[in-house]
Amino acid sequence: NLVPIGRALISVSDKSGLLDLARALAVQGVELISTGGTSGMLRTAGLKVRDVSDVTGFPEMMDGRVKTLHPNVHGALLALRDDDEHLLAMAAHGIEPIDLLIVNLYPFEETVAKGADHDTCIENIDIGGPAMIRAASKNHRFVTVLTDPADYAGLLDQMKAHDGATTLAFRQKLALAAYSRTAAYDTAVSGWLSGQLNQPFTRSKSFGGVLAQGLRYGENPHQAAAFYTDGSRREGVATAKQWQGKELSYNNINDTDAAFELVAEFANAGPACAIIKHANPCGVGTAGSLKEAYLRAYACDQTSAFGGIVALNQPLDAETAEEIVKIFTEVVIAPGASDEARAIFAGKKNLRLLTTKGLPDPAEKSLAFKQVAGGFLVQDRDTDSITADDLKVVTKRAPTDAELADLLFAWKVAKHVKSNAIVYVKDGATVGVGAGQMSRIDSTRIAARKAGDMADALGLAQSPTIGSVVASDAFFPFADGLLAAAEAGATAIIQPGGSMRDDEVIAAADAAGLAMVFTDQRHFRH
Ligand code: 93A
Repeated sequence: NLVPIGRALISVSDKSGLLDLARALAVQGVELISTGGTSGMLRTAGLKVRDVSDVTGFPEMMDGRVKTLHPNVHGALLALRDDDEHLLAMAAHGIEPIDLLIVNLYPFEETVAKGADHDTCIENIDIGGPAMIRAASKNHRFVTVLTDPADYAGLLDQMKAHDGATTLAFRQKLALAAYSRTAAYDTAVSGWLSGQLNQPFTRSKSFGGVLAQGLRYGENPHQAAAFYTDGSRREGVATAKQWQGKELSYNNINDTDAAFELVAEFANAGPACAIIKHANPCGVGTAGSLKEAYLRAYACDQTSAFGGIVALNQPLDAETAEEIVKIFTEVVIAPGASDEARAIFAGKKNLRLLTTKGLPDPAEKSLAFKQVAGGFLVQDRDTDSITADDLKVVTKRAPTDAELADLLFAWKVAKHVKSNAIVYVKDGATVGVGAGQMSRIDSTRIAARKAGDMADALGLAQSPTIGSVVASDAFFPFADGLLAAAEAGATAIIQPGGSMRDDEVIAAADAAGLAMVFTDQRHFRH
């Protein structure tokens, strides 16, 4: 299975390590063929190189769009060296075998990341490179293919160990790397195109991602894990710049995403802060200043906020940073941070600070995936939102303006809480969150109990749920959940409605003097 290397085609955009490799190949007597830019560099360095146009009999044309797309190149890569017909075809058409292909592609991903214009991105879609990589990889029984400068040294070691040849095992490994590269490249292109068209389903036929980062482990230390980007460049944890602290873990990335997506719902609400623990909010606060917003979010559940993830809807400022460093926080994400705020965080080595250029758009269409045995489910992200005009008052009493504002606030938060979700809100901050329970009444009671515990810990005269409003992510199937909220002191309720027993639930609300509105829209989250 050893195949000696006699002829190499080199066509690289990233020219790092190129000269050392080409020199070493030339010393071993390998004939070098190259495309324009690459051959220019090799020739300038004094190496003997044949232009690909000499092989194809065509000039490189159309701004380089057509350089290597020719049977003399693809036949040379694809011909089976032990097949008589293939050998006859090569002889008949003067095709000389290429044993080694060294290609790296036009920097499409980097071009998009730089924010280049549409035409520049299009020009940076490499066609000839992936075509050759795929041809060489398919024929790895005979052809060695390198797609990453990091593999150059390994090739030279192989050739040294095997008298100028490579082993099948080595070629197989490189073929796998090569196909992974072209798959990632195509994913980046389709992701970018779907972003341009705002049609996320266009990429649903082949799901893939681009490896962004290997992770130390997954949800638990015995699970291997990695972070992939989908090419959409949606603002958030995937696009954020990390200023300090250890590498993010799997759980950090998941929670940071949850925190930032939640706080983005409050883009136009003045300063807002969300604190997340185990993917659920343990506090969301709005206020006149970012510091106050943070303190209000923190006050909702100080116990759970320890070791949490903090997301802000405005650039982190110094006075907020001063507050945050008072307790242990894993990650802070914000659309920017002042120099003073960064200086305050710099003393906290374990605190990660992430900044983005802006907030994610809650209305932007994209897909959400969930794995099941044997497949995965795909759905639109939950992008729905409501305004006061969408609400239907179903009780005798309509909510006051203050209640209405809090109801809409609570509804936004409930969308980001695992079902069954119950959220108590007072004056633009959560005061109790019940998440992830199998029965709605349990979520209602747990949230109220936690709020009571917090009041005790803070030495408050009464629980903050007294005079609060409540959101429920789905309808109350019975009156008992609603009555539990009323017992905790809630005065108004927002919920989808639609239960068989709506009449019973509305009657109970009227009897308790509650105002209740229906959204006719559900926000399950599992
Ligand atoms: O525009 S292309 O898709 N058309 C081609 O036929 C072609 N062949 C190689 N781009 C093509 N390439 C790419 O050119 C390679 O993948 C490599 O990234 C680049 C190297 O060009 P140069 O040697 O001129 O710098």
